[in-house]
Amino acid sequence: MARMKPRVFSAMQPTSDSLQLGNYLGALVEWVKLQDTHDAIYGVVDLHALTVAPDPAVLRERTRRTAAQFLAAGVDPERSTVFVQSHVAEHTQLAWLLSTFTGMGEAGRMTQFKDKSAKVGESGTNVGLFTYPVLMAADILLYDTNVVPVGEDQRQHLELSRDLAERLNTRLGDGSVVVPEPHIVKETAKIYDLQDPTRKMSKSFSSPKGLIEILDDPKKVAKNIKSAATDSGTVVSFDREEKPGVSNLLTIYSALTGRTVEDIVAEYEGKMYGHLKVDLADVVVEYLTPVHERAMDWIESPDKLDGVLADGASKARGMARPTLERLYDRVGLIAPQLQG
Ligand code: ATP
Ligand code: LTN
Repeated sequence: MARMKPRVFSAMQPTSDSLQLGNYLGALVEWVKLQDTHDAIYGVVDLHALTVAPDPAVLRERTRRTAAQFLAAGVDPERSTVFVQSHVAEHTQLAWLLSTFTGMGEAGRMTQFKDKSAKVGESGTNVGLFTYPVLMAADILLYDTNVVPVGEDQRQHLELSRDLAERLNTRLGDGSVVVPEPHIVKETAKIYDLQDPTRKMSKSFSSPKGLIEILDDPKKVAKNIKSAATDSGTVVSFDREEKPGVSNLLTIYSALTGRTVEDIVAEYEGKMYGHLKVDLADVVVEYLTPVHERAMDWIESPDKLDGVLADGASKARGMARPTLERLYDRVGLIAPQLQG
């Protein structure tokens, strides 16, 4: 298992035509940076997206669009492995093994499962939604991952991955799997919905006006920012409790310009919220336009994109197989006799 660089793994679900700014700032920006120092693997987790019963043609399209946006954001397929989860069968194979190490109570405590199942009601909930975090743990442990860059909402799922890793090492022996560390950047770990700044921005659950979508028409992006819900009062200042709307806008502004929140607040002293929104709309549009263009280039070259994903799948399989075989052996499965 000797490697020159530590390994980073992360993934996103193809649950929308476009990623939203929270995906970008909470995760993708870090994915791109970590490529310099880590051996990076990034996945489009289409099997996870099956838990919400997508239309087949739509799922296929969104899987490619999601990968295209990784590449447009700066994930470099020459340096990183970019692949689609269902192309590497070892993910589901390891997920089964891990499910036999996961307590019912443990899985039932996952807040995302509770939230999502509450939304659809018990009759609409499927077992896949319940075992979702086990498949996620398989994604991570399969690659002996050291670091997992994600947003705040994934912290609990990552805790489960760590607990499972420790359990495997206790029951099956040291060195069974690597215990992964979360990589969650405090400032951008949770970008909030523009209309309801007490909830996270989400590609599946935010209203169209609450979202900033990478692939949306820039005019709409600007309009959404200009009509973002702000708070009572007029003074531009950062206060998550009292002024969640303005604080969210300041967070986005700071992340996209590299300026500190204090510096931005000082600039808007004596000005109205409206000034901040107009300027932020320009900042966001200017930032997203080249990303949008590069993503469209990839989306319009599906053969080239599929080529990148095929290479990624073959590299990923090469890394996944030895881990699965090691664990199959340790739990007591006999190795198959290879034919011919
Ligand atoms: P869905 O609504 O379909 O669950 P999502 O928009 O929450 O989608 P995911 O595919 O679940 O996005 O998440 C991809 C990555 O983006 C994860 O690392 C997640 O933590 C991060 N992320 C998602 N939303 C935000 C947000 N609002 N702020 C910061 N990070 C986020
Ligand atoms: N559950 C994650 C997506 C995901 C993931 C992973 C993230 C699936 N497998 C492995 C990091 C590592 C989400 O963002 N909803």
